[in-house]
Amino acid sequence: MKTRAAVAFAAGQDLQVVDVDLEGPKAGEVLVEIKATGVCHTDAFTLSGDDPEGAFPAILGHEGAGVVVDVGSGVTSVKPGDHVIPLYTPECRQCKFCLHPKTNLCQSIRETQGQGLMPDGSSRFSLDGQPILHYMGCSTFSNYTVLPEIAVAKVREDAPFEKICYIGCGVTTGVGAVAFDAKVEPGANVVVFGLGGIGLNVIQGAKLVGANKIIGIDLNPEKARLAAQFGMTDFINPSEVENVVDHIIQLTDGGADYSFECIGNVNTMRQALECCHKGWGESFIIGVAGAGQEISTRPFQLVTGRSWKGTAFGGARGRTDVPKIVDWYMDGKINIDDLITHTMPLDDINKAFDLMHKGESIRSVILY
Ligand code: NAD
Ligand code: DAO
Ligand code: ZN
Repeated sequence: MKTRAAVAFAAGQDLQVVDVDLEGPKAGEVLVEIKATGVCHTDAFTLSGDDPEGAFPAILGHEGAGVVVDVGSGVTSVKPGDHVIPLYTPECRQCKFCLHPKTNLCQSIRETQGQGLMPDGSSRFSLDGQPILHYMGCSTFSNYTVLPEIAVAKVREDAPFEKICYIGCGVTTGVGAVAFDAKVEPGANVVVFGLGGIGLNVIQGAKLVGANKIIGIDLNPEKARLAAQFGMTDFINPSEVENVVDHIIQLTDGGADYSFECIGNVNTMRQALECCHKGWGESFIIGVAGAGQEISTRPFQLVTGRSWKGTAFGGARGRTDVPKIVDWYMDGKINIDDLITHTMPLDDINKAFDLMHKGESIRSVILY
């Protein structure tokens, strides 16, 4: 079939919206009509050329929601008509990782997914007979896409696609980091570096679990208003204080119980670790730093009881946890609507990247 898609032909270039060819689902795969997709910082990161795994030409996008249209042989967990959210972190429920209680990083299709290919080593997308790569196993910047069955979460049908697409990455990454990975306790002091599409979701996760102080840090003072609406109790603009780490330690009577780095900057990663409370503070890296970057601290920071950790997709096991997060949204426990600042058709997708780079959007959503 033909499908309309925004193709990244090369790093650093605008996406081009064209009709591409899409092969139907093979065994264990599903064809999904994407109804809405968010445009995430990670898509921009890959498009910039800084992503070591970035390969072109590819159809980017990994934060979608849609409807199953067709299934390949052997597919049993979803059927045509089911509403689904694509998962860049799949859940096969059989591999060593899925069977381990401490991780959500299913590895069953990791190798081919990282190469922009389906599990059989080929691509379903092509243009003029030349293959176009998949991206993060999702390629939601295409109106129709093919995904492995283990990479879709079936969700309730009354949930609006244009809102729940954000659960495909940003919401789950932020809220899940607090709830599933850090397991923040009520009354804890939480510090969040970066108040963008991820950091604001960490803030609402911290509020949801009953954190005490929720301190937000951003160079852009415009971000403070929305962050306060989502539960931030204190704001620090690093350009207005002498030493961010000392300032946090003072505000929290000794340091953060939990900190989250949601920028992707190795300097703020160090600050996030060093602002943690001696003896027990835990710092979680969420931001993805550019190729070749390294983190550093004095080892004595760890010897004296601080822990440095990381989290991907909020620690969520997609097929199990994503439907629950959709319920949290539908039950009014989390707010997605106010984070979706812009919507636009696929033809205008490059505007979504411009808004992100100017710091004017939290989330832009493409409506098909
Ligand atoms: P964003 O651009 O929306 O937000 C980043 C925020 O950081 C902005 O508000 C910006 O003003 C602020 N900022 C930039 N430099 C700063 C500095 N030096 N000090 C203080 N504030 C600063 O980005 P996002 O969509 O929220 O994504 C954040 C990071 O999370 C990215 O690196 C992204 O790739 C990563 N990410 C990780 C996962 C995961 O599973 N680990 C998932 C999705 C995204
Ligand atoms: O299993 O080795 C692996 C890779 C897992 C990918 C997790 C990606 C998390 C960070 C990338 C940003 C997501 C939008
Ligand atoms: Zn697995």
